[in-house]
Amino acid sequence: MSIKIYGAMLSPYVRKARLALGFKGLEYETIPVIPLGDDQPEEFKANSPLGKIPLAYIDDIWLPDSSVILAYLERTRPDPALLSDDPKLAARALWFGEYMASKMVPVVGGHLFAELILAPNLFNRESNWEEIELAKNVEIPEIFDYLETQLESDFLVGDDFGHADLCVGGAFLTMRHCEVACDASRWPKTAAYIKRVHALPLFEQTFAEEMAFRSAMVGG
Ligand SMILES: N[C@@H](CCC(=O)N[C@@H](CS)C(=O)NCC(=O)O)C(=O)O
Repeated sequence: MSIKIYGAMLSPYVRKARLALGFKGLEYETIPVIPLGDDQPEEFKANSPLGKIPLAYIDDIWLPDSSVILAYLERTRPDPALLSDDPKLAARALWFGEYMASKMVPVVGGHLFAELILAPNLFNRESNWEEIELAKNVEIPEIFDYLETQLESDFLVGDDFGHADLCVGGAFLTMRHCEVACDASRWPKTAAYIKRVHALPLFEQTFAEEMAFRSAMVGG
C-alpha cells in the first residue's frame, strides 16, 4: 500500500515529513487533517494518540511524529541518506532537528505565521501584533545570531545537504510565507544559507505547493 501522510500542508512538521519523502524520491498521498476540532478521519483519531500532525502510514504501520517518521525512513530507505554514518555528525544533525522544534517552530510558526497568516484567514480573529513584533525584532534575530556561529560550510553539518538543513531550512519556509527576510549585512552566512537551501528544487517545489494551497484554502 502507498505511503500516506495525514496533516495540514502548512504545518512545519508535516512539511518536514514531506521534505524527507521528497528527498528520498518516495511517492505518497496526503490526507488533509486539521488537528483542531473533532472531525478528523477515524484512522487518524485511532492512531495519533497525541492528536498531532503529521501521522504517517508506511509499510502497514502507523507512525505519529515527524521525527519518528524520519528515523523510520532513514532506516528503511537509507539511500539517499539524510544522516551521516559518522555518529558525531549524525548527532549534530539531530541537534538541529531539536533546535527547529524547540526554538524555531514556536517563533516562526507560533508567533509569526500563526498570528500574521492564520489568525485573520483561518482563526477569524485579529492578529496579535505584540507577538509578531517580538518574533521579528527579538526572537528571529536570536535564531540568526545562533546560526551565524554554526555555519562553517554551505550546509549546517558536513559538506552536504542533510537532516539538519531539511529541518532548519524547512522552518525557514514558514518565515518565507510571512515575507520576513534575513538581513545579509548583519548575518551574511545565514542569509546566504537560507537562499541556498530554498533554491534547491525540493524546497522550491514544496514552497510552490504550499503557496498554491494558501491561495486556494486560506485566501493568500
Ligand atoms: N513532535 C511532533 C510535533 C507535531 C505538532 O506539534 N504538530 C502541530 C501542528 S504544527 C499539532 O498537531 N498541533 C496540535 C496539537 O498540539 O494538539 C512532530 O514532530 O511531529
